[in-house]
Amino acid sequence: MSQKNYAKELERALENWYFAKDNGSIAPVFNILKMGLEDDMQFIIPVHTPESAEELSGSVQEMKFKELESSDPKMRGKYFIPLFTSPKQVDKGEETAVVNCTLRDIISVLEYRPNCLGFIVNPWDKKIILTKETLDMIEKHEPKSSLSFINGSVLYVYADAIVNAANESLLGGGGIDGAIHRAAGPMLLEACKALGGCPTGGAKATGAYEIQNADFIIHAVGPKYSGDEKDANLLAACYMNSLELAWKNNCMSVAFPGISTGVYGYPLDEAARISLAAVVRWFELHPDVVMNVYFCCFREEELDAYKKLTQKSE
Ligand code: AR6
Repeated sequence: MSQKNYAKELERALENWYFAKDNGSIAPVFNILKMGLEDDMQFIIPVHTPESAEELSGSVQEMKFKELESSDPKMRGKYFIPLFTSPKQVDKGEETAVVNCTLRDIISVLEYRPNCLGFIVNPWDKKIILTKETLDMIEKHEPKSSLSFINGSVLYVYADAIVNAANESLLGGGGIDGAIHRAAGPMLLEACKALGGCPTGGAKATGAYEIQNADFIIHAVGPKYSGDEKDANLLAACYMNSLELAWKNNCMSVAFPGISTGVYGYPLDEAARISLAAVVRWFELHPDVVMNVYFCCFREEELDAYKKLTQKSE
């Protein structure tokens, strides 16, 4: 049996794709769909949809797919089949009877439905349209670890693990640490007390408690910036240790804040360079692992620091 919950993973990747707006990368979505395709990923599909193309076009209109009604006469009678990642996604629209189906079986429907243009995943929410062309691209896609940038708080990113910029006590503090503890509730502090602290450069994991968009919180302790050359090693170690811990906990996605760049005063450009190099190094050391990593830039300047490193100068 598959250990990965691809449907949940896909929902998370889609949330982040929308959240990241122009900075969003489609790589995490493609990684999950391709891995899911090869590992019996399940979708929820309305019962009548695969049975009757005619009924479907009717139900599509009933379901108010305004964007699917094309004025182009060539497109008349063409339709998309809605797919859902979870019962919660189904319930966001009109009531409909549904069944579970593997992605591979769903795709095979296209062979004998020439008017079907493809699928719309989660039509009532953060949707993605999978045309035949997109599905061909996914078939050819080779999953590998990915890096994406999000201009926003790590607290609102959807990931199996979100990383906290903690201190050695692991008992909470200001900045993102305080925000995570407030959002996760008092059980998090109880769990942290049991960890017995953590040295600088290290990381320890707990559950996410009341934070719904993650399963784990990885508490990483960054260095207080001193200008000493050991700062860089400690900061890199935070990222590498967090990824290692996420991987050992079977995570496929991890969201990082800019560790040490707030209260601990690490200069943004240096921290961006060190964190990027550390994550890329971890990817190189684990060529067979697929990890979708999100750098969450709470401040615009944090994103600018990464952009300087990742975009060509004009
Ligand atoms: N929401 C989202 N992101 C935030 C928030 C917030 N409320 N506040 C800061 N960030 P910092 P550090 C981002 O200062 O430098 C704590 O007291 C910020 O933009 O939280 O590692 C701990 O207990 C930056 O990207 O952590 C430690 O004692 C990132 O979070 C100490 O601060 C880290 O900034 C750790 O300092």
